[in-house]
Amino acid sequence: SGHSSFTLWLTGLSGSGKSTLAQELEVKLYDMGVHTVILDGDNLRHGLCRDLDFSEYGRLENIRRVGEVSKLFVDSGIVTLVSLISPYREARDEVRNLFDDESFIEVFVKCGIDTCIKRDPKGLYQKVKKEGLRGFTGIDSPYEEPFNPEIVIDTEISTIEECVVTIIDYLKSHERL
Ligand code: GGZ
Repeated sequence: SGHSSFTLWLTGLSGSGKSTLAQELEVKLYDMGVHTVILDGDNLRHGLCRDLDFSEYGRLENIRRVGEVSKLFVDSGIVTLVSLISPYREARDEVRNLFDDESFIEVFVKCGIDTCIKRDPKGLYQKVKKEGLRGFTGIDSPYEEPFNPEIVIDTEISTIEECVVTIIDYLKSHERL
């Protein structure tokens, strides 16, 4: 019964589970006949955004570009699953302003920094500790939690499957699917 496309904007710390969640959501939506595209920060930073670093400007410009690309897809009817730390509240709100009220769905992928450090899927937190990697989100670079996200997902207390169900249920109850 869904009418128009939308973006699911997953924001959260490195290691909170955004990418995994986007991939599992893509599979689930595909099974429901919904075509999606994943816009993942770690991937885009190898191409579209390879000129950008992790400075405040680099991150703001990264968020802006991914927002604009997401808007292009959504306008052409494709659902986008964005997986981006996107640590700045104002920058996320600027992206939100590109969309109709119902087409931008902010998902706060909540997970405490201690758990992210424990998971450390790419060994980056270890690099912060051992090799003095600077400017890492949640360590010595800010992460601003959303005040009013459409959805909050707590990956410390829920399995990925439960998180997917929560999001799909939200989309159904808001007539997006
Ligand atoms: C945060 C960093 C950093 C720093 C490299 N801070 O978990 P990952 O590894 O795979 O995803 C993270 C990715 C962050 O890129 P984003 O484009 O999502 O960030 S932002 O929205 O802030 O522009 C992480 C890795 O890159 N990474 N250095 N200093 N994450």
